[in-house]
Amino acid sequence: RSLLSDEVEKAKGAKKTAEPTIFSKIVDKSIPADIIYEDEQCLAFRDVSPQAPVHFLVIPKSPIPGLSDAQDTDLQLLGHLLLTAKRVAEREDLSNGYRLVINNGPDGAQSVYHLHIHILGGRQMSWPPG
Ligand code: D5M
Repeated sequence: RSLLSDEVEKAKGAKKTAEPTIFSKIVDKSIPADIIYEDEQCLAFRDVSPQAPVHFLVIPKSPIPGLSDAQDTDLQLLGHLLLTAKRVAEREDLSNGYRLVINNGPDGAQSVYHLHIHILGGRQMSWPPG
């Protein structure tokens, strides 16, 4: 039996490709998601596999595969994603704190190659993460 979680195993098998990801389909509304915030630049929706009482993702509408693909021209967008994360966290009543995570690449256990920030809250987080 693997010591790695299913999620990590899935991430290790994930490949960065030019194909649109599941998140692009959420952006263009061709598949449903529990969207809790939307503006011209980004979208926030609940994670299908929540790891905390509150677990949502903030993604840019433009398909940057991962943080390592971000460019200087994405400076404003990246700031906007962080500020959106904190505003939606406020709306989700996470006044006692929360955790932001960006998984990047195979060692980071990234499984969907469309940049996304995880926001987790509603329970005590531990450190270090697995
Ligand atoms: O995490 C990718 C995350 O995306 C993982 O927590 C599951 C979540 N996910 C995957 N498909 C969906 C859909 N269709 N809706 C909502 N959430 C989804 P990573 O950081 O790449 O490991």
